[in-house]
Amino acid sequence: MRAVPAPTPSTFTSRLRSAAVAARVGAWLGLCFAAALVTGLISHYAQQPSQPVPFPTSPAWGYRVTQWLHVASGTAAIPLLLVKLWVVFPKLLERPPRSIRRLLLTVLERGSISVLVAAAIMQLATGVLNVAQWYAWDFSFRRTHYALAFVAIGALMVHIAVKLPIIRAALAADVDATGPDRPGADRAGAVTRRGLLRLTGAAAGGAVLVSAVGTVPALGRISVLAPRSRSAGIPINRTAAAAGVTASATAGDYRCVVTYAGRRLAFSRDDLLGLPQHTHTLPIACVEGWSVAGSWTGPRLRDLLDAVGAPSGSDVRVASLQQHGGSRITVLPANFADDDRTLLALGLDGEPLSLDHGYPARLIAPDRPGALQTKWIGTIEVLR
Ligand SMILES: Nc1nc2c(c(=O)[nH]1)N[C@H]1C(S)=C(S)[C@@H](COP(=O)(O)O)O[C@H]1N2
Ligand SMILES: [Mo]
Repeated sequence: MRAVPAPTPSTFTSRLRSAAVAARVGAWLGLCFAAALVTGLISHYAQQPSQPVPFPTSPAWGYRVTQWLHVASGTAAIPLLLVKLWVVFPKLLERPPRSIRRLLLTVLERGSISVLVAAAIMQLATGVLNVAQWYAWDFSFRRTHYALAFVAIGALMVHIAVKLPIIRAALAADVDATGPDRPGADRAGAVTRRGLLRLTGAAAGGAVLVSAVGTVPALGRISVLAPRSRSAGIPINRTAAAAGVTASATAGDYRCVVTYAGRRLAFSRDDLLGLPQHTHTLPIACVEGWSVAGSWTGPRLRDLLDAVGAPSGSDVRVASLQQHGGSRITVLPANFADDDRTLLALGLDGEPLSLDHGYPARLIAPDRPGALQTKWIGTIEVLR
């Protein structure tokens, strides 16, 4: 038997696996990660229960756009990361240097790269599963995704700092320049470096398109990543049956109870319909990567707060009839509670609200994460 020689970097002879390609794909990847970080921080902030500086209520579509960008940049990063890993893979097989000082540096560098690769894969995988609404884990998605973002970005900064001279040289030279190539990487294949870069860019764009399909209502039925049922063209994230509210939401004695400093008013759905009705077109923008605008009709939340004599500038806690699970309770910061477009929606697109969209009444406010647009409202409590 002949021993198979262990692979070395020069086992991989394709000249596509070069610093020229790695630096370019890496730069795009860096841009995607930066965009995902910024928009992720925005989304995280928008979901904080208490905000030192209130999240703005305008433009109404602001959160929708940043959330879309977040999902788009994460999705684009998937093919970019795959190509990047393929390109740099031979470096993994490099022999460690002999001198202790250089060995130490190599260990540090490799260590930071392992952390970076692991965190990046974890971020993209949990992101995709979140978009697919498949929570195949026990940990809190939001907290884990948020914490790992700092690990990934930290490792990325170390990586960029270490590689800066190579990145600079590679980006300054022509793609086909062979200066910074690995020794032995000379096999010209069917695909040129430019071709690979074009293909990679197309794959990233294609991935964004696939993810965007989930946000277009007319395409909902064929969308791969947003397998949600719909009514009135808007996806339903949790049905009334799943939330266990079918009985309480359809009960004849349903009341929406509004309280402020010992004052308490109970509104039936007919009472709510008797108040001045307003219509606003506002999106539901879910962190799971879809968003759809609807035309919502109902009384202003502010009118209900006026009815119990609550001053403007008060935070308001809105609670669902739902007894268990997430998104049951939300606190509206004062600027959201006082905004004229914040409604207790009773109707959607000219029809009475369906049970799954939050009948008898649901919260809809501008520029707000979907998870905070509480359905099947039971109580509204003015906090201060
Ligand atoms: N009571 C309650 N309200 C809720 C939810 C929920 O599970 N329970 N889901 C939230 C989430 S995550 C989203 S994205 C929106 C979706 O609203 P829709 O189902 O009407 O499209 O409702 C929000 N309101
Ligand atoms: Mo959501």
